[in-house]
Amino acid sequence: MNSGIGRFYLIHMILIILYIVDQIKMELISTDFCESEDMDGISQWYTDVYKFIQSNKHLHERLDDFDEKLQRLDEENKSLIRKLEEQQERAYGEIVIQRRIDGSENFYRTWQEYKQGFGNKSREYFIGLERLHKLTNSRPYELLVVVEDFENVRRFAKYDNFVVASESEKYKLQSLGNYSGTAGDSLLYHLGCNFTTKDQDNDAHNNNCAQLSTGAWWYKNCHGSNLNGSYLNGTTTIYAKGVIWNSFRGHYYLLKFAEMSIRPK
Ligand SMILES: [Ca+2]
Repeated sequence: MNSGIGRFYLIHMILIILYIVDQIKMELISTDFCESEDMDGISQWYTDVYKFIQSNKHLHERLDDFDEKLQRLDEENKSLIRKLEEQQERAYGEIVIQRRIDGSENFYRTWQEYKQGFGNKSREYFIGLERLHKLTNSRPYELLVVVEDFENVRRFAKYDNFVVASESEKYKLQSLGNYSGTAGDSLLYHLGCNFTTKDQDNDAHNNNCAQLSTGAWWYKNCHGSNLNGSYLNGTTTIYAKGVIWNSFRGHYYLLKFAEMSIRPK
């Protein structure tokens, strides 16, 4: 695409230079040079330049077409890469859908941002609700939640049939399946709940739970877990804000690490 634009501007520059030279020539022709012996040569030169400009008239249109084709190709490539990534993920198994490690990423975000996903895949990350919906509806997946406190105690919770509904159903937590693990079950409370963000209140509380809990989750009234909450440091006196898995460390402890991943069954 850049080379197309480069060529486009290059042709423009050539035409502008030729135009300026042409104007100078015309000026000369209209004065002393009109009577010089070089008149025929200048006239021929002018004719050549004119022909050149005429013959390249359609070059701009062709370059525009070329540019559009390159853009289309670029979009098709991106789409193809995404499909390949999805196929690889399905083939190789585990897909990380959410991770908190150090608070470097802002998780207090809008519906649109949660729909599309954000962050760095190898660090703090959220995959995006639309993709999560498509993945979990393409085949059966189990969900693994790993949580860790600031004393380096690590626990897990596993659910054997994780499904997220479509946007028209507010990305509802449609299914969890059976729980197993060591962290306790802090998601069952959210089963059947819609997803809520700070700008889209789909929860059962009088107010917006995402705003109350500074996060975004399948809130009910409001939560037993809040893994997208503010990243703070351990024990707090503020109720239910921050990265929380209630059955592990309660509503007054903000976790050091949380990761959600899914795996085909
Ligand atoms: Ca509400």
